[in-house]
Amino acid sequence: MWKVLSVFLGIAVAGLLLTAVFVAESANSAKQDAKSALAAVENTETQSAEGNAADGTGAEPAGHVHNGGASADPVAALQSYSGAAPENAEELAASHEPFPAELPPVAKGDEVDIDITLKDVTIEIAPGVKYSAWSFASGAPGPVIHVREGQRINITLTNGGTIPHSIDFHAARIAPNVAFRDVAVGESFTYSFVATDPGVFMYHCGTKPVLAHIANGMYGAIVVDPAKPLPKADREYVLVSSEWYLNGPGLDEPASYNADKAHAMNPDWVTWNGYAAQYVTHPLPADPGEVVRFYVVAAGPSLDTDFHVVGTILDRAYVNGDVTQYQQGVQTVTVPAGGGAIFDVKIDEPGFYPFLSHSFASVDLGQVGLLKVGDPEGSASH
Ligand SMILES: [Cu+2]
Repeated sequence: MWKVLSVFLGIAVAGLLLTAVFVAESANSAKQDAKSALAAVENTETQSAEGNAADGTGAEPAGHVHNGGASADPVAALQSYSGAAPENAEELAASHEPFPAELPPVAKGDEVDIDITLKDVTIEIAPGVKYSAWSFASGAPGPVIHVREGQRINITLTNGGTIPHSIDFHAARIAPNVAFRDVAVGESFTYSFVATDPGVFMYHCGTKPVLAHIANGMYGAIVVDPAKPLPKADREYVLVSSEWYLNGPGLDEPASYNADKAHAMNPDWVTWNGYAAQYVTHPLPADPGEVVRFYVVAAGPSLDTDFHVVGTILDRAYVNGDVTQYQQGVQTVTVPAGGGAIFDVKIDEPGFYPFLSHSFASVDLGQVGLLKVGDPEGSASH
């Protein structure tokens, strides 16, 4: 009996070994296949880049796969640095000067000149977390632009960076191949459009690979007031959401862009106005009973924002920034990557009311702030 059993066991073990060898072989050949596929893509890229340079069109062939600087070992490259913090993180958070969320005054006159300089800067995206950004002189996001319907907007982009950049305004109806063209290092370029469509819009660098340029901090918000004003608001705040994909923790030396994580949509940090949880340590104020208006832009580059204010209900939600109508009494509204929306809340009871993306992974990665209504005791539980 034992003899028979041990023979069977022997066969079973041998079978398992064979299976293991077969699996390993398959994995190996799959790896080889992946490697040759990658090599083929890189080859195609080199060829198409040369082709583009030769014909000067810059157009890419259909079905073109952009690897955008992905690393050779994507699995290792996906290591998360979320939550990295130095010992004095709390002090740093307290002394951090938050990005001004207040909507600036609307520009006067029939024409508005906007000067934008893009450059390489080292910024902080969380307490003690440094990032080598391609961004604006003032960091990311870029300055909030506030105009009104019907104004002519003259955009002058100066490239103070080290590679070509461009600026794409979602508020414009204009030929992108002309207006949103790449501007060489050290050069300036001006174009104009009339702000025909009210709402809140994203602007961003549109130079290829766009994913890398947006992920590196090249985005901002423009608010276009409608000719027929919205109902009066007592406070107006602008919130731009964005993800950060890091190749290191950014504590001892600045981190930079990680293409693998960006392709996997696997950020280390997600922020309101470029810095994790800055309005938790520096809440946005309101008085009880005031109408507070949020202009929200989801810069992405890839994640939506599911806007929600804990402890209240959105009284008016101008979904997608359509100011011709609003939804009433809604709890959470999606702002798509590359989109904007306007939300009004009126809160009577003093307290700390968190505003966040109810896609809670983003909250854990930093996309949360507090609206401080009145002078509440203690702190928020969220
Ligand atoms: Cu750029």
